[in-house]
Amino acid sequence: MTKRILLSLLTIGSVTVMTFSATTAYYSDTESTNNNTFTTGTLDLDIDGNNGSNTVKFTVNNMSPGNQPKGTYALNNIGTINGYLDLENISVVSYENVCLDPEINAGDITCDDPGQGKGELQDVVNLRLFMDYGCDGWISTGDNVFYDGLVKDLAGSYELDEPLNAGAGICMVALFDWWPTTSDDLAQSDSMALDITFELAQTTGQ
Ligand SMILES: [Ca+2]
Ligand SMILES: [Ca+2]
Ligand SMILES: [Ca+2]
Ligand SMILES: [Ca+2]
Repeated sequence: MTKRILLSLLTIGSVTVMTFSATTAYYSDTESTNNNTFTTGTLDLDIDGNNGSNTVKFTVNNMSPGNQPKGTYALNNIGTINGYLDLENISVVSYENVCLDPEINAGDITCDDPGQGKGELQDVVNLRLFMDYGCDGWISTGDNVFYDGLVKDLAGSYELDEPLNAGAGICMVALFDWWPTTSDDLAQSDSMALDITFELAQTTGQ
């Protein structure tokens, strides 16, 4: 290798080193996005301020024709996400509680004590369920009466899709009416148990 070629190679090497030095000298800047966090909201329903435990609204004793037991459920969305209200898992269970002679005289042939499923109270008592927007306890213009019929004919659920926003509350009234019928004696001493589950869901159709 001649001295000239060697010098040329050294020159190329120097240029390469200079180029690298020039690159590190260019402008630059950085900004960061750190500490990003994600926390869930909540969907939480309470009844009359009662959260996480059963609410007994009715304990009616000594019922007779003409009675109108009524109860208002104050349903509150105490979570942070808007939801929709439905009624689910509705059940009515009757009890005969022995057949008295007025019942037998009226033709009650399904007797037993307690006689689950053999009572007749749910056959003679009417029920109206309505969203009571004014929360005054009565059916006013605009209130949504979504059930009006005998207790025995209640469906297992009502997909109301009633909007209930975070922090808001709404009233639902259960109004029982025992309008006198010719079959009332069949129900003497009988009882019925009604269960309803209120569901607050994130979307309609749940
Ligand atoms: Ca709750
Ligand atoms: Ca009975
Ligand atoms: Ca019976
Ligand atoms: Ca009976």
